[in-house]
Amino acid sequence: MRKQASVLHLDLDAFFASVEQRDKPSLRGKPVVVGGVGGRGVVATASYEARRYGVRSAMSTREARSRCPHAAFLTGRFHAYREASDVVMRLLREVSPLVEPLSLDEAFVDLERAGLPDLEVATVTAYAADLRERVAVATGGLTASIGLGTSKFIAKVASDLEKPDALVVVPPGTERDLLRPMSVSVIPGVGPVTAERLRRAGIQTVADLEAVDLAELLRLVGQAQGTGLHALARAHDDRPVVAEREAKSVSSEGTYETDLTDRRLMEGLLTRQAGEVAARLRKHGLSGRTVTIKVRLHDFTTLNRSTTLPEPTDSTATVARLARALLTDLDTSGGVRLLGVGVSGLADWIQDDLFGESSDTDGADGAPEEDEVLGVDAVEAGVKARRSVYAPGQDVEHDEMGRGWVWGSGRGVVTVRFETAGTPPGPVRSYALDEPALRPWRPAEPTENDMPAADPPA
Ligand code: TTP
Ligand code: MG
Ligand code: MG
Repeated sequence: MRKQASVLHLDLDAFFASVEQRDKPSLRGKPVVVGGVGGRGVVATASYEARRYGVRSAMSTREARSRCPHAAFLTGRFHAYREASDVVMRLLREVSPLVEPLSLDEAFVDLERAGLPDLEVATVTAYAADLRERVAVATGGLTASIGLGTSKFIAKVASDLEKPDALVVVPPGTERDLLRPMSVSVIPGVGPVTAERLRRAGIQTVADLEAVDLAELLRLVGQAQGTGLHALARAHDDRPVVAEREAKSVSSEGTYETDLTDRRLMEGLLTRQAGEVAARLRKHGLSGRTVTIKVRLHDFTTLNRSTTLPEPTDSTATVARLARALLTDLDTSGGVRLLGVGVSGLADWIQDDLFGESSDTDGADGAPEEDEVLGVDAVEAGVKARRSVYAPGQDVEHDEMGRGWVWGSGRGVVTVRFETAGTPPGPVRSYALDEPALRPWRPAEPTENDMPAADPPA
């Protein structure tokens, strides 16, 4: 713990949804839900307007639709999130050489290296207020919440305290008073399992936890977690801000002499790799929410599949279970020459999550529509039937009308709203799906291959 509140944590507010509202003026101030729009889709995030109805990240889209039927339900536009993230991270790196991104929308910044005249509360507060404005300007209006504190732990807690659009400084010396009434789940690494274990021992708040001595805590939650919990309950956190340019991910993979065809064997290998990955995560005090498998088929096609947990994990059992589940979706009957498992904390997985499923083409207003015709049209057009050709929220371009986004599609018709970040709310038009003047729009720079492959084996 430092003597001054020189650790800054910044997290963008309702990140994906805010980018959508920025780029779709008609949705500003309205409930917006971003995520998988198909039958089994999951909410990635919701605008604060939608959160008022109880819509939350990781909730099923079905549940979200029933809680807030009038929200706009949009598929993700990863290129736009990546671009906004790059802008923010670049700005932060101008502030300090020590910037540690935790995900696309979140980073620690070490103000000890920001060249400030001093690190008094008034100085860092004014500096952070200015930084918040610079983020909004640079991103075309995205808001961020900033926390300042004497450690990473405290800065992160602070940034979450008054979200959205907030700046919270925890003055040095007040950390423990702040934490005491909070639930133990505020402590990094305390997920539902640990929280439940503690609850059963009568420990619910940080104050309760503080009263437990180290030996007892080790007995309750084990060696690996106990020591850290004991320290964090007292706000003791000396973890440095580490500049990270690459995605923090840990992986293990193997290439095989002869193509594997036996599923049981493959599952066994994935389980072993999951064990290696989880052990390395634990050794370095890391955890991640995204489990990815990499499978190279006999013909050298390489497939990545990932899934995301609501809470970070470093557990062998969890990583192994998810890795095996991901394998079940793949056709490996032709043989497999490489298998790998990776866990990452960064948000790069989201692409797969949102775009990987075959989405239904519900209207953005939430009214589900049949989309039989789309398949037929596409087949007739000689195109491989892709049900998600026009997914709600997706960018499109029309020869005369210019750029817009898909409001909904179904029954052979696609409805588009023509507006962009720089226009007022725009007009709505409907077209036949095979309208030649209308096409999906992509930014000039290809972002398809942005998703980093898993690390090479260590
Ligand atoms: P968060 O920073 O956790 O959430 P948020 O920015 O949407 O909202 P806020 O910070 O204001 O509470 O996550 C950043 C983005 O990561 C989020 O916009 C979408 C994505 N994400 C998922 O795809 N799945 C998830 O379960 C979560 C939590 C986030
Ligand atoms: Mg956020
Ligand atoms: Mg975040």
